[in-house]
Amino acid sequence: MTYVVYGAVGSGSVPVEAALTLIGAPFRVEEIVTYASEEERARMAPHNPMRQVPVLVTPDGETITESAAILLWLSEQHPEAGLAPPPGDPRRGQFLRWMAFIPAEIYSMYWVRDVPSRLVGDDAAAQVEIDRRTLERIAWCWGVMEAQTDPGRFILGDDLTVLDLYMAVVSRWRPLRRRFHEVAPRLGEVARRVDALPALRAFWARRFPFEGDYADPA
Ligand SMILES: N[C@@H](CCC(=O)N[C@@H](CS)C(=O)NCC(=O)O)C(=O)O
Repeated sequence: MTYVVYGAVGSGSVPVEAALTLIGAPFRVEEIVTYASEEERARMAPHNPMRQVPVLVTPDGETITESAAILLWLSEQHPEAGLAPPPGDPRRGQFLRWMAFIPAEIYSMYWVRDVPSRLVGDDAAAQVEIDRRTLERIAWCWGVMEAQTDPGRFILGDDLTVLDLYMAVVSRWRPLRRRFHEVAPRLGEVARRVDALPALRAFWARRFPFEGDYADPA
């Protein structure tokens, strides 16, 4: 009864793996570093026609793609872990709102950023513009989330949810945490709390080492 995660270090599979770690469910990771090369993306094709990680294969053999869907599904499947406000909970609307916002408005930018030639070919100047404008857009979106949330210890208040795991990972990507803290200081404090969770300390070190570019600027 083991889950299989197709994922890669530092990628969108990390919040999924973090959720499984907190849930305490047995899982193994098949490492396919899709952001690194065309060859790696081709290796993903049999598991996800989008050639992307994360993919979750459930113990029943069902394949689920899309990071937000996987996180929501896991939180429903393991309610005892308390990783989501349940239907009917007053926090549910905002939980779903930001669980949709992160992949739709922010994560989607990385398909464009990671290989800009997919949109503008070899035009080097256009690639530079894409890089600059997507970074600005991502930072602006984090600012919107900052302005529209009222975080406590975690985004929705006292309790950690999969939304916190999701934000803590995606906010590590470019424009990197320094900029994230500038545009979203209160969410930044939440992210630091998630980084520091004792239950995930060894996990973060292994699956998203906080060093080099990714080190917290504080
Ligand atoms: N909508 C997808 C996006 C997944 C995604 O972009 N994954 C990246 C790694 S973090 C990837 O595999 N990129 C390769 C590509 O898109 O070609 C999700 O939320 O799971």
